[in-house]
Amino acid sequence: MSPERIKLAIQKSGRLTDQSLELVTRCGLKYSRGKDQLVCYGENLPLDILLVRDDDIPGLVQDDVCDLGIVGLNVIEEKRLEFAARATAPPFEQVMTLDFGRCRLALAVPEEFDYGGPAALRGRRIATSYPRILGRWLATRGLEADIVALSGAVEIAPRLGRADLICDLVSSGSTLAANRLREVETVLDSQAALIRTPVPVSSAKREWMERLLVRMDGVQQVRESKYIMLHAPRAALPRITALLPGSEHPTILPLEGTDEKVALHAVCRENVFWETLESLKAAGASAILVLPVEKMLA
Ligand code: PRT
Ligand code: ZN
Repeated sequence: MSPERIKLAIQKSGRLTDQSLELVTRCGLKYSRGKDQLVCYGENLPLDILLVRDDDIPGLVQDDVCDLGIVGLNVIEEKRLEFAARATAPPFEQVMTLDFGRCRLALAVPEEFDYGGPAALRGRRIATSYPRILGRWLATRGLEADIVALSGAVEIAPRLGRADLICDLVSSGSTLAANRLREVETVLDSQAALIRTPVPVSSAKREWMERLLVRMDGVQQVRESKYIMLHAPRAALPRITALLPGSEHPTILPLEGTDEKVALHAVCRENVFWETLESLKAAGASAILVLPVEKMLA
């Protein structure tokens, strides 16, 4: 791989893989996968993708092996605290959060555990793969507990007698339920995020990186956005624009053969639901069309 090409680290096989690849595809990248399945070579942009374990991503960005990486805030935050403990700045920068991989790091107790509030955690053994995030959460509440650091299978620790409760990632909650655990506190809200190396890169590379970031931002913005077109009496426009989130400056066009009605075109930054259409109609709108937005460049 040439040093002039951007290297992006993403998870090889896991919860972030499909949406990370979809994101780069939507940024216009066409790629072919190498024989070893570890690298995707960009064919039309100077960008290659390294497929690795998610835990290795901050390290690869920090060691400058990769320029960019996509990884969960849970992993980023744990690494950040690791560097803070050594009083050094984290060797990566968080560029933007991404609209996938949502989950929360939560405390969960066995069903029979009598949990009246955080004070119930004092002196307890808490199993987690995120000892630093949990440690900070406890410290800010003035609580002392015994953190049992485990690298996996955290949810079975109470049954094995290794801990009184756990602090683990949750999305649907079904893993907790299957292990007869009850969620009691959210320690961190997480989602995927893009990180970059703080090491300066050549100007050609920097230019492409900036372009890629603008495209990623554009992809993020259009996900929920809709283009809406409708006809409405002029007098109803204030009520109608108030119903359209994120469309403060709509385009108003004349309609042939009528002075009383106009056409309104607007980009809505949020999804437009049937309820909104019904309210628009009740406010006087007609001929309402809602279209998906394919690309957007601010
Ligand atoms: O092999 P590698 O190390 O790359 O993968 P991994 O097993 O460490 O990670 P993976 O693929 O499980 O998760 C990657 C990232 O996805 C995490 O770091 C989070 O940022 C994010 N994410 C989103 C989740 C979840 N949702 C999630 N539900 N990561 C893990 N889980 C696990 C959780 O640990 C628990 O075991 O799923 C189970 C709970 O799920 P529910 O739906 O039953 O609540
Ligand atoms: Zn992992």
